[in-house]
Amino acid sequence: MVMTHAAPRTAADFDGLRITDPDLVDWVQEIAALTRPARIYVCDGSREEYGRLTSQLVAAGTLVRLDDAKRPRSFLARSEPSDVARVESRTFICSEQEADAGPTNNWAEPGVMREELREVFAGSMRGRTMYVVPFSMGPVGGPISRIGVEITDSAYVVASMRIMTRMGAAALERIEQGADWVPAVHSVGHPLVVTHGNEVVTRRDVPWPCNDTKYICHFPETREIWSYGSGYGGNALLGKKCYALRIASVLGRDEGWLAEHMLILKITGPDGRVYHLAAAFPSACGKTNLAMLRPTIPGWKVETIGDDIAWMRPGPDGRLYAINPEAGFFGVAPGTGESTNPTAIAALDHDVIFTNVALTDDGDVWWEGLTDTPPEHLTDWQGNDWTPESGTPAAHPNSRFTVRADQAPSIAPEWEDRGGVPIDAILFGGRRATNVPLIAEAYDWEHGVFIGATVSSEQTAAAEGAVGQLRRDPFAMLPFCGYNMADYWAHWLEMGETLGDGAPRIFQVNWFRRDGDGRIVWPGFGENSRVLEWALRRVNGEVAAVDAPTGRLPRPRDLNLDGLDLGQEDLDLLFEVDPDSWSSEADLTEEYFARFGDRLPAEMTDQLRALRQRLAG
Ligand code: GTP
Ligand code: SPV
Ligand code: MN
Repeated sequence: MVMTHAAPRTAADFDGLRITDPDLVDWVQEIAALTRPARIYVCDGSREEYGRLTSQLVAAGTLVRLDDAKRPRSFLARSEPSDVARVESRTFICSEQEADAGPTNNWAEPGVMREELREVFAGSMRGRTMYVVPFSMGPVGGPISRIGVEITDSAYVVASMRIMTRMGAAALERIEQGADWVPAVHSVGHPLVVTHGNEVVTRRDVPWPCNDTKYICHFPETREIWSYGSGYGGNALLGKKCYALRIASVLGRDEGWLAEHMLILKITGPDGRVYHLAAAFPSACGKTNLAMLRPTIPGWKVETIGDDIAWMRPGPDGRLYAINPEAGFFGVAPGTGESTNPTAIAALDHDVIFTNVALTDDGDVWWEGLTDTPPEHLTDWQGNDWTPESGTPAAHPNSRFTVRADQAPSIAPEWEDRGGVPIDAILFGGRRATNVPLIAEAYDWEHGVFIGATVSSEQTAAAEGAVGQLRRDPFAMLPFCGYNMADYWAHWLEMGETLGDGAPRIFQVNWFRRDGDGRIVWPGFGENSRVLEWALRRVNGEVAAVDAPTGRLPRPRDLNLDGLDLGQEDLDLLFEVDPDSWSSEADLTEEYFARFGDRLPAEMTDQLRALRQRLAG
């Protein structure tokens, strides 16, 4: 039996890298005193360390090693069936004032939440190793980059953080040199030693430890993150949504920059001209796919800079510069196949952690959409026998791959440029079966902010909740904005003023419009290059456009449709802007805006009025 005691530890008691920064040492000691781990280990981020951790995870049953000949150094993790997505209902913004969290976030009073967290974290790491994970979001030492430290009791989280961030010695060195850092505490909430009355009981570990009670908490004023009870990516890899979006959006508001749920890509035109584009689509609505797009039109080349998060700031030349703060992709597996995203398939050749996909009988992975016909027998994401007759998905709809960004053959040489890349255009999109045309250009920045603010999208499996339900997801940031959404729109309006003529052009896109039979009309994926081409020709001032109520539409002759099997009826549907449906949508927007009371920027009301005038006109 392990006897745990609360004797204070010194930095000399920590295994792994040596830390001397007094604030960091104090914080590690404080968290250890609360959570009472058996051991403290400071991660160096080395390949050897990753090898040790993944071997331990295999021994513990958390990871299954895939056939090394088929997929070298790759693993499959199966989570608890209840721990497969972000838990928005348990995600909190704990600002001093409720109004600062705004009507779209769950709010909790910081003092009250601290009390609750103290209770659940007390002894939550008993019997486990507490890992200290220093990491950099963005290239280490870059002018836009930021440091964080995640404490976690999950080796799966450590291994994933090594793929998703610049983790270990170099980040720690920045702290030792005096860089600011954001503290982030994570526990799966499954201690291996528990006390019942006077009795101390040791229990065996399970393959995927987690807890039915979950908390994903953010303290925007003190810039802290606390996450309890889940091992799933967006809840547990705290550099990602918690830091790089929720906390960073607050930093951006205070310091004059933007932290966005956006992919970043580089496009080279047939004439050699280079452009950069950022695009915000809600979770599981196509960012990874667009970031890795292989153009079907001749002469164009697309390279990847980021697939999920963009940090953007005005540069000295007045343009908006973007970096990808991440180092890896945590991508949706289902739907990823040779015909839809061959680049991702190539990136997944080796050194991948898959979570909740199916296992083939010969030790490889499979998911819906990887191949046209499934294998005759699989082990499904829950570990059960599966055949095509089973009638259930073999992979969870939100199953994911975790892989380093530089494994994508499409990665742009400048993806780690510290100063970022200048953005020429921003796209807002979502899954809309109706109403929203394939592409429309905003009349100006303010109209673009209105388009971003009013994005609706059918809900996906990336978060708990009813899949397919239409919901507002402004700027694809509904689950990720760390402060009042109306203030966030005001911040975007201010950024437009700062940027002036240097501001990117804004477009709205929709790859998901359906016909009467429920069929998605636009072929999507590589064919989206046709839409990008039109947007960039607009950026260049090469083509005129047709003014429509919701924005400027392509003239039919300007959109390259060569070789596409689309009838006139399809095209009409793709660009239909029906005044009646849009009037109803405008009514819903008015109701939606009313939720924000007097924090709603007047420009948004003006834009709604202008939309109604265009619809009436
Ligand atoms: P998060 O990682 O959750 O933020 O998602 P994401 O926006 O990166 O979404 P991703 O690119 O992974 O796409 C999610 C799903 O949408 C996958 O099943 C894709 O196959 C599908 N998808 C992506 N692009 C297209 C497209 O152009 N057309 C259609 N029909 N489906 C698409
Ligand atoms: C999303 O849900 O938008 C993701 C996956 O990118 S997660 O990191 O889990 O949030
Ligand atoms: Mn995302």
